[in-house]
Amino acid sequence: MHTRDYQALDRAHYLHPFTDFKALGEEGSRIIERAEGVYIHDSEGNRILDGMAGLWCVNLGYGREELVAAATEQMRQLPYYNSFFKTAHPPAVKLAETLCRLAPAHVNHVFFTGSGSEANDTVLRMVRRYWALKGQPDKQWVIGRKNAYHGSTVAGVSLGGMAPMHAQGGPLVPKIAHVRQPYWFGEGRSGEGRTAGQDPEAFGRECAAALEAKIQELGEENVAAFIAEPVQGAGGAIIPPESYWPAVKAVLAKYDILLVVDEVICGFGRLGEWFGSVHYGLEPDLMPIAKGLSSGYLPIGGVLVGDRVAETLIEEGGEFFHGFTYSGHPVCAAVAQRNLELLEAEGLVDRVRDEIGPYLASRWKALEAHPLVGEARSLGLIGALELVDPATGERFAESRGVGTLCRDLCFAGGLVMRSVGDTMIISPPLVISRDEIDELIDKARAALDATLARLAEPESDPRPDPQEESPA
Ligand code: PXG
Repeated sequence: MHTRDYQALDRAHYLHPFTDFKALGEEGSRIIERAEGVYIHDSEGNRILDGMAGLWCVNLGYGREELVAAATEQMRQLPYYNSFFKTAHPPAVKLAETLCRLAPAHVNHVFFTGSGSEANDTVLRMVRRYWALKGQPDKQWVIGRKNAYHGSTVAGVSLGGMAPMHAQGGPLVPKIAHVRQPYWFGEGRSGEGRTAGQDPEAFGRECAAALEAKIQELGEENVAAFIAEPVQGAGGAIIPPESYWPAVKAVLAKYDILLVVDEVICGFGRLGEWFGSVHYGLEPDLMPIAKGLSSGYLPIGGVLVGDRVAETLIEEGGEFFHGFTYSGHPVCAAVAQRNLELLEAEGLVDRVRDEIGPYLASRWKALEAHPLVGEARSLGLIGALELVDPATGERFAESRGVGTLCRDLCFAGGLVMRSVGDTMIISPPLVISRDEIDELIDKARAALDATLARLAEPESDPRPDPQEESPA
């Protein structure tokens, strides 16, 4: 089979996630056939540096034989069994123990799911159930944030704050409210020029104040929980101002409301700690997890449950009518277990904090000197570039599609860098070397140059030339 054959079958039968089906059919998919380390290979023979670790998940990098062996052995031993009817199996039990050892001290239980979206569905049912058991059944409102991503199931979409998602397939789950996001570059910066504008720290406190105002508006007696990502991923790698989380903590301390920290992206080393909550000194009641839990080798997610909620569910709850066929799937659990062992044995989480994260930060920050870049920010191994019009230092009109153009030129130059509007994002595998970071930076800069050149052309067509689609 050649690329064209795959594309024809793809076009005929495959409805892709988050995709304009018709537009993709006309353009054709890039077919990815294999991968190793931090590189993916397409069906045209191109080797591409995966600056996104798949979809924020391949923390250990591609091609790890240890994970293949873990899956193979477990498939032979016990390919499937459930944990519904007073049964369990070794891989899920061991993984539960490992997770609770790595999690903050007050977290000693886990509920397994098949994905991050299912984890957040579990969160919603669990927080409402918790308050019902506490004799406060009116505490049902959950406060999330605009432009947050918590998944694609109905509860995930409702908890998230993605306006285009809310506009499709509703109505959403009732009693979920959204407050503003701590996105300084997008919403806090004002005034002239690139760096002028509101002080980020004051802006961070303002965002926390918006949470408090919402709690007061809804009434503390009606609010079950606040849910947030430590650093927003899909929303645009939004690293909050330093003032934000401490101010949110202070707000939450005044009210009896559960804190849910969505660790689906930030967990498992992305920010240089096992959990983003640790980086920000948070003590969440619930932590949804997925992605890096198995480095994406197999689908598995879960909710880490703090003692306060767990004790109530266990001591007072009776049966919790909730679960999935694949909750704690033995093969997925065995691979996740091996993945965590390798992350630990190779010291990869500390390496992000102490060595490779700071190295990325210094190289990434230098891209701010590029005329197209209004801000370059990073934390651990998450980074973002805000593209701006060099003439004004302000953002481009969304309709110009500059981010998409830059993303396509990155791909053409042999780098996966994702765009969210005009925000360019990276989230590479944690195993990335310094040389590979240098390569990533060179390719990103080349794509920025190519984008600038394209914008300078009269009546520029925002699509790359067909021959540019293939990396050299
Ligand atoms: N929470 C967070 C913070 C996520 O990033 C989910 C929950 C849902 O996980 P599942 O496993 O159900 O996909 C995610 C997923 C993007 C993108 O475009 C990000 C995600 C998924 C799809 C696309 O950046 N994150």
